[in-house]
Amino acid sequence: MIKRANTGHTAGSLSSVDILNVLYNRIMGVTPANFDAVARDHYIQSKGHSVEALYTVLADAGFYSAAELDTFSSGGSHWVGHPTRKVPGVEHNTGALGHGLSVAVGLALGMKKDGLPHRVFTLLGDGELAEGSNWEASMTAAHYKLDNLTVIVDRNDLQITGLTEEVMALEPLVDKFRAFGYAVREVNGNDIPELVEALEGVPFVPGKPSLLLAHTVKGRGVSFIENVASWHHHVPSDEEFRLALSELDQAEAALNGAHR
Ligand SMILES: Cc1ncc(C[n+]2csc(CCOP(=O)(O)OP(=O)(O)O)c2C)c(N)n1
Ligand SMILES: [Mg+2]
Repeated sequence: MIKRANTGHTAGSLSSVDILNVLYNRIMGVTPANFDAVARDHYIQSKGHSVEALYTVLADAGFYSAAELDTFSSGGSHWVGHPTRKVPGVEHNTGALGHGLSVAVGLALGMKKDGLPHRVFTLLGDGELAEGSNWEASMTAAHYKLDNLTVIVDRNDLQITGLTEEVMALEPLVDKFRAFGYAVREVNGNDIPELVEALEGVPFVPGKPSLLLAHTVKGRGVSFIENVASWHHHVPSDEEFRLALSELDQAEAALNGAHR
């Protein structure tokens, strides 16, 4: 998608696609058939720039044909560079960072008030945590005991211009989340079994919102993209594209071999 469109958020989509894969295929009951209902699980992608991961997983979940992905970021297409509700399966327009958690908190509070048992999941970037609105929303989630809310943080240690710890330090992050009233768990956010095990266990503590700190690798799966800040919004050259696909093909073959 990114190569064809000559634009996109390469590294942040690779760090979070495993999380999305697990949410849509193992955890949430969100399908094209129930999407129009309120009484279902909900997902808000606050780090909207990782839209390539979201669009791919939604296509895989049957919300639209994979052929739509070929139109990514081209004139007239709804599949634009940040999530929009014009795309089937997208719950909320995001991309301006720092808004998704507030929306998720409102949804979770509404579900509680309506006596609905469904859950709300949201995905934040670690750099995104520099937005103060996240901390207001967190206080609200704890105050209203929103244990139907799970906040997943894609902790890849990088934001757009460099390391989060250099741009706007977050540590000690677990202590901060606990102080704001979350029940916190940490996982390897690129490990499918670890993600499944943790997310099947929400709420981690009854009466508290859950915070899953998912330690990921930005650019996961492509050696020369991993942990390189400039790949945040970078398009591979023809040679880099060929190399990236060959690395991913090798990883897929190894996985298939392991499952045989
Ligand atoms: C309000 C707002 N400020 C700035 C930006 C520009 N921006 C887009 S992505 C990004 C970095 C986000 O870093 P992080 O949340 O860690 O994302 P990830 O590493 O998962 O890609 C920034 C600053 C934005 N989209 N919205
Ligand atoms: Mg980041």
